[in-house]
Amino acid sequence: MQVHVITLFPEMFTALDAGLIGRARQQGLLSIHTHDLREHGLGSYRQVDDTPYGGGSGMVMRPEPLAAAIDAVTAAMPGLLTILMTPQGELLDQLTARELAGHQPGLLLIAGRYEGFDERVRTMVDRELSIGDYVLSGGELPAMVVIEAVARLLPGVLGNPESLREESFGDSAGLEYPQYTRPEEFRGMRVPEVLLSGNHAKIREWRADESRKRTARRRPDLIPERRKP
Ligand code: 4GX
Repeated sequence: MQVHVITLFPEMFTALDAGLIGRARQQGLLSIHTHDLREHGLGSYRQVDDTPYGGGSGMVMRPEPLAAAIDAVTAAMPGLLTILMTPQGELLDQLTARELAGHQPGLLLIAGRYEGFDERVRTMVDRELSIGDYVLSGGELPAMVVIEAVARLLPGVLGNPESLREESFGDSAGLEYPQYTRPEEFRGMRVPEVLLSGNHAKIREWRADESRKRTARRRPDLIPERRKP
């Protein structure tokens, strides 16, 4: 899968050279291409923003540089799903990540800066995505969050697909059960006896129970509604 990103800060995406994603790229399972929006800026100052009509504070991204950048990328690679990163978008969740991971030939993410985009930019994208209800200074970190959530779902990226199935949200289940590793006692806290018992039926039952309790306490919103008769 290809992921293209339009951004004013391509150097931020070197973070994706590391770890699981770095390995996936080296293996050719994923390619990431950044496109510097400044190259489509207007005039000798390569301007990409301007003051808002109607007044007010802050700057707004002009539509022409974004249109030129989107057109250049999609002309070279037709079929990309174009996604604008914005707090006003649909909230990213695991289901959306899975949907995006299935899109061929890949994605074009738009990471903006300043106080927002000219409203007409919305007509040039397929979707708008938010990574959460808080405001950041740019769409670069949100774009990287999308890339990471999607990349680990691509075939061959995770060594062991078992761990995909077991994880929280993997099958729209609840939160994960508590995990322990060595030592058996740490600062007076012991590993629950059942996990040392070797009784795998009992362990499965304990984990399911803890997972249910934790989900009910911390994330009741994840518990599916009872089917109404
Ligand atoms: N989930 N940002 C977009 C520029 C901006 C400002 C206002 C539209 C309106 C974000 C998020 C996010 C920071 C990306 C501001 N665009 N993106 N950028 N939360 O905070 O996706």
